[in-house]
Amino acid sequence: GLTRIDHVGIACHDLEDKIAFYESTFGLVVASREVNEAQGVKEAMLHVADGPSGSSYVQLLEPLGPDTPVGKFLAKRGEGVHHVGYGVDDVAAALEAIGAKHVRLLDERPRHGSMGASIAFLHPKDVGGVLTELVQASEDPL
Ligand code: MC0
Repeated sequence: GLTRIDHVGIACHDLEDKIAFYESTFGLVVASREVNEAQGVKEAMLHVADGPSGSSYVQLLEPLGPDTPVGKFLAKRGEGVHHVGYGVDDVAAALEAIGAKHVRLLDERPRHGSMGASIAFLHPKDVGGVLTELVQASEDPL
């Protein structure tokens, strides 16, 4: 099952600008910054809280180009919430269980996510319009 809200992914045009906003408005602190070429993003994780099953973050996403998932999203909808990432203990097992319920998997097998996590996306059209990500946190976070 789902263990926590791992992160809320927010699409933006200017990552540094939005980091500064979240720092000054909410007092959040950047836990990691990464360029993920395969996902077409430059991203930052800002730590929100720690819970019994792990930490939660705001993830700010700037596209590496217009023809990327976040680039297309920004062109169509503008800045805002792009996806919700839920924690799971075992992302491969979760994919198998959820796939059996006829929810389309955008990733048949886990991919590399922020801070060493294993991640997989579910199609927004099968989740009530919400792009949904499953996140198995690294046991040895970078
Ligand atoms: C697109 N749609 C969305 C959406 N993106 N709906 C809700 N939330 C989103 N984020 C809708 C569009 O409005 C459209 O609906 C339909 O889905 C098809 O969209 P499209 O613009 O034609 O784009 P596609 O089909 O080429 O791609 C959409 C899809 C794609 C969700 C399949 O973006 C994808 O595979 N995303 C997963 C990977 C990803 O997002 N990576 C970036 C974050 P209408 O009704 O207009 O037809 S990487 C990340 O976050 C990592 C680093 C991490 O967490 O660690």
